Amino acid sequence: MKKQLSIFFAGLAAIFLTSCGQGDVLYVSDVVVNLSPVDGNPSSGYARIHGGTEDVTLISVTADDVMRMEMHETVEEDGMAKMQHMEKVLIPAGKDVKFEPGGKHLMIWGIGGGSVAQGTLKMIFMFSNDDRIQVNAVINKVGTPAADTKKADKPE
Ligand SMILES: [Cu+2]
Repeated sequence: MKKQLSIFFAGLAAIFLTSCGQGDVLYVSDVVVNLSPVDGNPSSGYARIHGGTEDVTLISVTADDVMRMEMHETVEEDGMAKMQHMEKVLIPAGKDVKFEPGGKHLMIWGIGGGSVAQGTLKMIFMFSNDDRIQVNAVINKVGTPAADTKKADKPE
C-alpha cells in the first residue's frame, strides 16, 4: 500500500512539472517591492502573472504585514501621467500580465519593519477562480543599484 502511494505521488509531481513547462498554469513570478526613499510615502510593487488554461480575474493582492495595498495603473491624460485605482485585472488564458514601472503596479503603505529587515514581504494574490497564490516578494531598499538608476529628486 505504501509503495503504491508513493508511486501515485511521483506520478502527480510529473504531471505538475509537465504542465508548468507548457505554460498553462496560473502563477505569479518576479514579485518585487521597491521601498519608497521617502518615509511615509507608499512603496511600489511589481510582478508578472502568467495566465492559466482559462481567463481569470485578479481580484486582490494582500499582505498581512502592510497597512494598505492597492492595485493601480498609470495612464496618460492630457499629457500628464496619472494613477488610477484598479478594482480587478483580467488575466487572459495563456497570456502574461505584467505589473511594471509606468503601467500596472501595486501601491503599498506601511510595510512592517520585520519584513523590511528580512528583505521579503509575503503576499497573497487572489483570483476569481478561488486560486490564492502566495509569494515572497523581494524588497529592494533605497540605495540598492536598481534604485540608483533614477536620480533622487529630493535630497535629504
Ligand atoms: Cu500608484
